Amino acid sequence: MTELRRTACNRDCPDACSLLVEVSDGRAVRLRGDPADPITQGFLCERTSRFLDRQNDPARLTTPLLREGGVLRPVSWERALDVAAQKLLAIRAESGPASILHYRSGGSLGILKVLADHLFEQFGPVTIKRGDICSGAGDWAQLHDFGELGLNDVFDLEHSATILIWGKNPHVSAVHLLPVLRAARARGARLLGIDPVRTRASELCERFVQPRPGGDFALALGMARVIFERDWVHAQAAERCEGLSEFRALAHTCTLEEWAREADLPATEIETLAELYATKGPANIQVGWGMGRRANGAEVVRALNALCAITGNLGVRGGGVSFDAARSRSFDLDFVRGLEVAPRSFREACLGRDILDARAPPIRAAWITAGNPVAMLPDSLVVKDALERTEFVVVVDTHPTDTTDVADLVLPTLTLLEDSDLLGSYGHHWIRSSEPALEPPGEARHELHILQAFAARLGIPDVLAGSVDDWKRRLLRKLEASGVSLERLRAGELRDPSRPEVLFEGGVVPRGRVALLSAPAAAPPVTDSEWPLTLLAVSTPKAQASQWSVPLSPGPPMCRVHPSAAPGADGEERELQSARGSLRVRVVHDERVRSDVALMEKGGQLRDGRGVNALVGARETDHGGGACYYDERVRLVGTA
Ligand SMILES: Nc1nc2c(c(=O)[nH]1)N[C@H]1C(S)=C(S)[C@@H](COP(=O)(O)OP(=O)(O)OC[C@H]3O[C@@H](n4cnc5c(=O)[nH]c(N)nc54)[C@H](O)[C@@H]3O)O[C@H]1N2
Ligand SMILES: Nc1nc2c(c(=O)[nH]1)N[C@H]1C(S)=C(S)[C@@H](COP(=O)(O)OP(=O)(O)OC[C@H]3O[C@@H](n4cnc5c(=O)[nH]c(N)nc54)[C@H](O)[C@@H]3O)O[C@H]1N2
Ligand code: SF4
Ligand SMILES: [Mo]
Repeated sequence: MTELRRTACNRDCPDACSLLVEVSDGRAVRLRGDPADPITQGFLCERTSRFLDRQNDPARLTTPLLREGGVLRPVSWERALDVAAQKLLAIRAESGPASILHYRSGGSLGILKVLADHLFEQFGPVTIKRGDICSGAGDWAQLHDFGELGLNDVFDLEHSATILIWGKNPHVSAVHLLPVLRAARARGARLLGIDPVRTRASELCERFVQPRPGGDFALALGMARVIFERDWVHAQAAERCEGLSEFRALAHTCTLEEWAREADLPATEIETLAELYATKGPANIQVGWGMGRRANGAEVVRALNALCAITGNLGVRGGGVSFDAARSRSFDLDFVRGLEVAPRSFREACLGRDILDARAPPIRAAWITAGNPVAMLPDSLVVKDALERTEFVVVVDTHPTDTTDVADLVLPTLTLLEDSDLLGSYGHHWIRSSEPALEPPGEARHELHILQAFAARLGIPDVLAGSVDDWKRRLLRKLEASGVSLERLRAGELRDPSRPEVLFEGGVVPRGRVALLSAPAAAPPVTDSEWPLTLLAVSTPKAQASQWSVPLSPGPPMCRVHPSAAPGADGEERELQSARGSLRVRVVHDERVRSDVALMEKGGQLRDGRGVNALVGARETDHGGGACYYDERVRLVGTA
């Protein structure tokens, strides 16, 4: 008999869908999006539609694995956790808690995953990461300019007359934004797209421009210049913004033609974008999270914040600059203090280098959960080397990865269909409870239960005491007064009532006045005849970061380039080289890609011959500790 179970998707995705799982004889036979969920609207993305292949993957981790004689071998949970506790207690006693690194990434966005941070804080505090390779630069920009992170309600787009889709590819990385964008368009809103790659978003857009990678700062400043010159600045801009004249002066440091040249766009195109944005409002900017992943990333996002503020589009229905909904804010996580108490932190973008360079004390142990830093952080080979040199590395995961490949102990945990947790979202204001739809295979365990058994061995059994539901209730405490309870969430998603429909109503921001930028951003790297292409390895429908739908298609990964960038190479294999390394790729000609871009899929692993991050140098963004994923210059060499 088939039974329908309901849960929530915990993947690192702005949508946080409600899933319906058809279960027959204890096995999931079909996954669907819940039609009753206002965001999910009854459909799923490609990668989660195909999740059952990954759920039933024979390679799934089902038992703890301990490295003995160089080989990972199955061991009991007792043995695994005894060894881990003995090692970590000894290392803490000998070298201090700072010699232990705890690293957690976005493998699951379940809020209970933060309990690992809590445990390591109580055991140490230990060394942790600082910055955020995903949204660090953009988050910094929002906090700096407005004093708070957030966005207008996603359905507020129904009030927009103009929507700029700026460096965002909703057909791939935010598919549940599409119905909202389509509805806006059907109602007559004008959509404009800005991306070096002519993505499918162009199908929705009245205009679509392709600036050079990182040229967005120049584009935005060119637009600002036009807005100042034509007097389209909002009447109250001077009251609401700090540094309006400095921003005006910055916009006037170059002529429109010079900004246009830097962005590699026609000046007339910039004028048109400025006119539509400033005079055909209310206008919203949908800012892609990738906009910040470059050396000038925070300043690029600041330039968009400034455009929004000076045109009076902040704090109005249909306006706003939508970057990050601050998903954790709904939950009570104040007991985790993070960098405030950590004895030391490493730059996430440069994690491998910082581990290798650590002295007094060096890093001797690492506990890695919900992350695959070897594949996903820049400079993969350095991250790999750093972890290989670390005496004892524990990785908690569901599947083998580049990072479990260098682990001394691997602990199996639950997939999104087995887990029980709470989910917020970085793209909207709904929260959900995930509930186990399936029994885990073998000995895979809920992460809380792993951590509790470990805490008992570390001599701090009380730190995480309580059932999964106890913790869910505790983390929901902030919302209790507004009627959000675990019971109600189990019945279906709820909108966090504490989030306003329109953020910064009337243009009033928590910091008082909006901080406008006054200094130029770092120029994006210049491609030249030696390094003619900029590598953009971006989200693919086939994977969630390094979690691919299986089986992988055979052969080397695809590298899409404009035909003029590699004439005659269509379908052939080449070496894609950067100053850091090289990768065998299959060249695919694609007219939609700018001629100075090499477009790849993000998430390739070294173990599959697809480790694209081995080519990406480790550098932090201008602010916020992001990673410069999209600044690497590359070239294609060799013949077939
Ligand atoms: N299918 C799928 N969806 C995902 C993910 C995934 O791995 N797979 N990952 C999730 C995660 S972790 C995140 S953070 C989000 C990421 O969400 P985004 O960062 O919005 O998504 P991407 O599709 O990686 O990149 C968006 C677009 O930015 C463009 N871009 C790159 N450089 C520039 C530039 O200089 N200027 C402009 N204007 N555009 C530029 C790229 O060409 C691409 O089309 O997506 C989430 N969604
Ligand atoms: N070149 C390039 N690199 C990028 C990006 C890019 O655009 N270009 N994007 C960056 C971005 S935006 C991000 S967010 C990062 C993502 O980087 P990561 O968060 O490291 O990426 P994932 O592949 O999602 O790795 C998460 C791991 O968690 C595991 N996992 C799944 N569920 C659970 C769970 O419940 N518990 C535990 N313990 N593990 C679980 C998965 O099997 C997977 O191995 O990558 C970054 N790297
Ligand atoms: S990955 Fe995103 S779009 Fe896909 S099912 Fe999960 S939440 Fe929905
Ligand atoms: Mo991300």
